[in-house]
Amino acid sequence: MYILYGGDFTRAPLVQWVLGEGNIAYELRKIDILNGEHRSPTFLAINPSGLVPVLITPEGDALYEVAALMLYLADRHQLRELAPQLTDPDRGQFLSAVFHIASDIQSDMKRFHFPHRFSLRSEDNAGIQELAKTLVLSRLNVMNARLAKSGPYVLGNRFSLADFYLSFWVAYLDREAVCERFPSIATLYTLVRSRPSATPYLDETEQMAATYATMMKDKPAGVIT
Ligand SMILES: N[C@@H](CCC(=O)N[C@@H](CS)C(=O)NCC(=O)O)C(=O)O
Repeated sequence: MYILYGGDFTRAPLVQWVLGEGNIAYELRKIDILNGEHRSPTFLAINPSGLVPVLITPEGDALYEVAALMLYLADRHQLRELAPQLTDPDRGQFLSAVFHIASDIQSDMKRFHFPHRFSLRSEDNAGIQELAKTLVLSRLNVMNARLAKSGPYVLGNRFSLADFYLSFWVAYLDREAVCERFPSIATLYTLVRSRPSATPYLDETEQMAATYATMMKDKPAGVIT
């Protein structure tokens, strides 16, 4: 059986959603990142990088990097709807979108949520957060144009986990503002959210985003050090 280390204010729901889509049994172990549990000796023994989520495979390997976890599960359990197979021509566009979200959108979101880690002076934090948001929006602008031309999903008429992955970060950024500005992303978000398996996770993520935004206002020097 799989074990997933996740918890509130983490991206673990992305993995939970894939596990749910595949009816794959797992145990969720919550890590309290607000109180620094991800830096505890116990968690660092599981993942020395101190990052959540971590998936323990039935063989006992500890895997991290959320995009890798989603791809690994989809491939290993042959969740064909979620990920085009290795020789499928759509695999290229699929990987391109997934890696773009993983490497560019997620790293800008890191600056958005942890601006204090990228600034030398606390008075710069708000500006760094704003700049990070602008960067994510510029990437979403490109995605929106592409979806307008050949959507409604990342792979045209074909749904994949790339759509849920994108929707998750839209929910974490500012779903209302993003959807108002980018109609094709709004269409994609509505389609993804209408999937019964996705609705609770996206609703929860919107709530987490709102709560985290409030915490950032209360603790401008950084919610998590
Ligand atoms: N590249 C990693 C990043 C993981 C990550 O940053 N996780 C956050 C929670 S969503 C975390 O552990 N934050 C704690 C910290 O940065 O101190 C991934 O995509 O899985």
